[in-house]
Amino acid sequence: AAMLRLDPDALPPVEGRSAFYDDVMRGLTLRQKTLPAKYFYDTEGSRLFDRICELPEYYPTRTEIGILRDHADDIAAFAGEKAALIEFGSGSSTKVRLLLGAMRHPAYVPIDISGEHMIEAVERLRLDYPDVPMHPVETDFTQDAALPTIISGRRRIGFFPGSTIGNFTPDQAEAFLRRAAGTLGAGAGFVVGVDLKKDPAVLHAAYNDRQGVTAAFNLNLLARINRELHGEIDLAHFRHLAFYNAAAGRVEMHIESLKRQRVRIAGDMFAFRNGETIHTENSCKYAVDEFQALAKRAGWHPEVCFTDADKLFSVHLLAR
Ligand code: AVJ
Repeated sequence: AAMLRLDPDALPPVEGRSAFYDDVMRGLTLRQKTLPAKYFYDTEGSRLFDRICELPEYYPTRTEIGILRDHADDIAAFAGEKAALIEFGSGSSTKVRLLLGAMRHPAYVPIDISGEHMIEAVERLRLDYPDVPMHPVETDFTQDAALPTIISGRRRIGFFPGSTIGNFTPDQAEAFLRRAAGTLGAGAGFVVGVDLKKDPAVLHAAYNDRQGVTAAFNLNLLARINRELHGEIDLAHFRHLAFYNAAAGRVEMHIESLKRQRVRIAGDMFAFRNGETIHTENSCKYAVDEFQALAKRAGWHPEVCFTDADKLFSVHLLAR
């Protein structure tokens, strides 16, 4: 079977302990405490993320859906007949409906770390697209995974919407795209949704919503540590922090300690200074030409880029 090999540094989890446990132990002993953003997406976190997508301040989802709707026929023509659409981080599989509705005889391979959430989404999708072969793959899309046989004989089209690629630093994004080029193979295409650089006030509002859903999503990481790793963290002594780092061109999310404290996780103690943070997410933003240059370095040919009228979001079609 074709293999997805997307992260050269990825090591298998230590036997008897979860990868989550290992990554928490490692991340909380770094000088800048850091936790990988992929751990947001347990079933509770996936639900909270779906609520973020509906927020008035969170423009990316509805803007990208508008772009995909306006250009569904262009994207279907780009993909061609009998393509295998391989979605990285498929979540609730909402946006793919716009493409499946326009494509001729597609197959669909969603890849997501949140297995239960994905399976429920695919069950709903099958009801509406009964003739589309589908084969979900439960994995972190940066890890190796066997691609299912339903893709054989089909042109492979990667689908990576939502600016999930922004969770990588530019170097990581380039490595991901290069590796995906090898995986998807000669003649492949890639449809990538990328959030654009814009007025920092708009970005600030999108990651600091008034209802506090983004705060709950961020702090769910601590709740998940309590649930799965016998953590004894008092969430009342931490708060959500999100800001635009202009020098790095990214929104950063952190969890800030509201006092000097020690917390116990699975028997180990971790000390926090007052105001010390855990860096939980990068959300990198790219001008159109910046992302096209990055894609070229990774071995892709940028064919076309669609944006909305307000220049909030972009959808790139890449070929190789
Ligand atoms: C799914 C990574 C694209 O960065 O905007 C939303 C996640 N974090 N609000 C983003 C997220 C806070 C989202 N991505």
